[in-house]
Amino acid sequence: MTTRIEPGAAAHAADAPATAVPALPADFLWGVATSAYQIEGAAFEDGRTASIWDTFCRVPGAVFEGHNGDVACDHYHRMPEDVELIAGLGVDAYRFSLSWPRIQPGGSGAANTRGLAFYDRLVDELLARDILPWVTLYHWDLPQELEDAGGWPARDTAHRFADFAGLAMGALGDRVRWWTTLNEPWCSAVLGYETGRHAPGRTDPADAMAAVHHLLLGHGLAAQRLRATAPGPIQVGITLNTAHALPATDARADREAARRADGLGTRIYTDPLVLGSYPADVVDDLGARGLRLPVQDGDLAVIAQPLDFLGVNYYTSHVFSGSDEQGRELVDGLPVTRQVPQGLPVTAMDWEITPDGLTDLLVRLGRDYPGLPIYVTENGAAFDDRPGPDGEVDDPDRTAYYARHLDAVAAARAAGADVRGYFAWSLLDNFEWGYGYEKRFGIVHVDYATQRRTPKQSAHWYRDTIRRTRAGD
Ligand code: IFM
Repeated sequence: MTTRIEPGAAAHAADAPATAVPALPADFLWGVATSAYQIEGAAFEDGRTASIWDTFCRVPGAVFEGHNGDVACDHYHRMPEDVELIAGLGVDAYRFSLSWPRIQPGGSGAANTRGLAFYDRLVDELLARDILPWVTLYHWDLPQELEDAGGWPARDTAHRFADFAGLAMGALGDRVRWWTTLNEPWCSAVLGYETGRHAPGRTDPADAMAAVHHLLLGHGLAAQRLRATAPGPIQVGITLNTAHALPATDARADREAARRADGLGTRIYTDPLVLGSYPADVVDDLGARGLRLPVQDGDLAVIAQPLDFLGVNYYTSHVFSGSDEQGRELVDGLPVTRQVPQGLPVTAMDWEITPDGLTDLLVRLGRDYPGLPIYVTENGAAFDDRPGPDGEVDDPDRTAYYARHLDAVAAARAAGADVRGYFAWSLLDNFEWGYGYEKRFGIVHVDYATQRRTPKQSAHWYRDTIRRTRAGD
């Protein structure tokens, strides 16, 4: 059951922060984003096999209260209703991901026609409403069999990913023009293989660095495959959660700490992708920890495929100190890189709200990697909002978050960054990985017991902002 977003209703716009519309051009691309495992459910229907997240969710203690994506938002069965919601927002584009084990069960062999049929219908529903389908090939749901064969630390996974890209292009390439290879490879590599906080839950830094390289190689191979098999012109890019890292003070140790964080959070991805080489300082930093990237001849040329766009996911910025709380700059012979909270207001994720960081990040990316169009492919906030007695969901904190970050995008453009679009994360409240359903990022509230969707105040505000910006109000 859905509450429709009625044009012009602006139920709570008066409660929204008194901002002018962001100074964005009429042809700016507006969107909303989701990912397959977080919303689809139907985890074992129509031939889909397990992904690493299906397995990880069943590890005791891995996910909040043992939540899993078996049902999620039941989007697999409610897709037309959800597309109606998207259409009601008046966005230009919908960014969603393909479930690899739904399309290619087990991660090898032929495509599963029943799985593909779902995305076929989704793309058709979107196009029928003039909404651009913006596909992400990989948003973290690796087929379990590929993890059993070594996962992303194994080089072969990159080749399997290119095969999957070819299947997706074969089925959807006649209608989908915008293709993103990977979403946030940092999360796949570091949270998945170093800290163990994400699936598959492994904790070996050497595996994490091998995963970084093989994810990037997979990106390059997939980009080649997409372009080689596309029936018409396509746009190919990658989405990164670039770490915006600032030094706590101007002291050398703090500046070095921020440099290290930036190196491992951003440049280890952007440099090989755009410049065709890993940054020397990052390679040295890794070497000091006894780590290396398993680069083979020719890999960097594959990774540096031309990018039509860079997707940037932004939620917060981090400040770094080069000394620990006892003032030590070296611990166990290694330099300290310590994140220092700034005491700013936070979201329900405990992430500090730092819109200026988005401006700085976009300007910096534009400066360091010129000529690369940028889309903010995710931005948004979790807050603990619930429907009121009237069933409406007032979420002024989220609305304010969006307003401030859209202003930050406009400021980046004014400073010269080539930012062409923005996707709100997320359309729906959904499965927030290790936090399960506890954290709500949606502009549409989901009552998981009934699957009722209720657009929040922020959804009304987003729709009105898009309309007013287009009209140049
Ligand atoms: O929900 C995630 C999404 O899957 C990837 N980017 C960050 C979001 C919020 O944590």
